[in-house]
Amino acid sequence: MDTIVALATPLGRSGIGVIRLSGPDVLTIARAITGDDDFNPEPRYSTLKKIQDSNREIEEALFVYFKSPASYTGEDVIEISCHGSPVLLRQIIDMCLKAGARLAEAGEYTLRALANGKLDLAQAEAVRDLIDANSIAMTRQAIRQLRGEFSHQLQPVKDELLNDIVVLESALEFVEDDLPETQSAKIRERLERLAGKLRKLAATFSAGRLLREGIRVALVGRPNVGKSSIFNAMIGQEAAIVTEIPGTTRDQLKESFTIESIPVSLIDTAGLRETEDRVESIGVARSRRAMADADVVVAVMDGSEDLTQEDREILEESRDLNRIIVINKDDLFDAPVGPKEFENETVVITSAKTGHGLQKLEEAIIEPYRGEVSETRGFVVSDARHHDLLERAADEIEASIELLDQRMSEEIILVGLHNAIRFLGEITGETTTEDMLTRVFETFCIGK
Ligand SMILES: Nc1nc2c(ncn2[C@@H]2O[C@H](COP(=O)(O)OP(=O)(O)O)[C@@H](O)[C@H]2O)c(=O)[nH]1
Ligand SMILES: [Mg+2]
Repeated sequence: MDTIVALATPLGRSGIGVIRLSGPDVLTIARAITGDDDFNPEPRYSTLKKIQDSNREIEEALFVYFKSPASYTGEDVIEISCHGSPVLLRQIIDMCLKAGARLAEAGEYTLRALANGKLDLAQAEAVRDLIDANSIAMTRQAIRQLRGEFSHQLQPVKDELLNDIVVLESALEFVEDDLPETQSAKIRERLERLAGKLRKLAATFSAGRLLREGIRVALVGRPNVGKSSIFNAMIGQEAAIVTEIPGTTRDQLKESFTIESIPVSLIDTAGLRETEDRVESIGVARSRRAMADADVVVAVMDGSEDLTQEDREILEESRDLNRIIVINKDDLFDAPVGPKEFENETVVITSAKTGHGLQKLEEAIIEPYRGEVSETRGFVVSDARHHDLLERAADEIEASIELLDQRMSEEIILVGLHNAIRFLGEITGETTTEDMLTRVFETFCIGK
């Protein structure tokens, strides 16, 4: 193993910048950059020490040495806390490189921790998720996964599955005896329960996806009804251009924020209308796609005017979607035209100008999701990779149950069960291929 180095804090000016080294040569490198061949920092204590380049002091920094195996990676690790000057940090990293280190790849520290059994793959992914989280709710889920909750839930399923595999395999060895009816009924019952458990866990992904990506909300409507004004008011900044000229928004804008700590991803779209303008028409096509992909469609109407043909087309297009109807520009009208037409629908009357009704709109957006992502809810699967593997494992088990019902030979029944074990193993990393690990760790940041 070589020794790797990277900046663990973001690139840029800051109070403190932390450089992290991991590998067998960390002490040698620390001695080289401090110019002190006897430098022997006590493990897990902070040691203040000068960093010197050809006898010239360039920094005084804090060194913390974690001796293998009691470190994040399981290897010898040294963390150096310096002043957060990008120039200085670059220089110290260069010195480490000259002293024999190599720049770390994305996620390489965590990859080493995985290789040394410090965490399993699902926990390693939780580290990434924790860093990438956009909401408190997501950080909580990531912490649960990091503490091994997911792996703990999977372990008994894997153990039981292995038990059944052993029973079926031993039946294979004694060819004369078919599996007795009672035993096969018991296996069937157990397999059904296991498949059910996996499906139940997989089903939590609908909430998990919300936590990770937020509720996707698309503001749609004809030009000039006030979509961009509502967008700006909800995110609390003037991100979208607002003018009285119809067709101002030609490309869509996306912002993430939270409503009552539930993550929301709000999309402002180009107004839906027939247009000759090429750029605008691409924007309109995007709006349609955003509408189709959204969890919630907010269809905005201008309450100071009668509904137009364009409004009616949008209402028709979004009819089967999960939608909220907003009657905007409340400051300009006394009695809006719309509501009579929207019985049994969620209608919110707003004014982007005065802010009236916007809180009601926020509440209407998250209302159906409150229970799904509530605090009291247990662990949820938030990673598409995990969700896919859980479903595939359940599919395999159910296929085996069918073969068992058809009284197929144990050999054939076993194929699906072995596959199921392999898929579950891919979640925690026991049966993951090199290729897959590369793909997972590509999504990490450098220095983690
Ligand atoms: N009086 C009033 N004007 C509004 C309101 N919302 C938007 N507008 C105005 O309507 C025009 C179009 O707004 P904009 O947000 O660009 O609409 P979009 O085309 O749907 O994105 C602008 O002149 C806004 O100032 C509102 O609630 N009240
Ligand atoms: Mg607009």
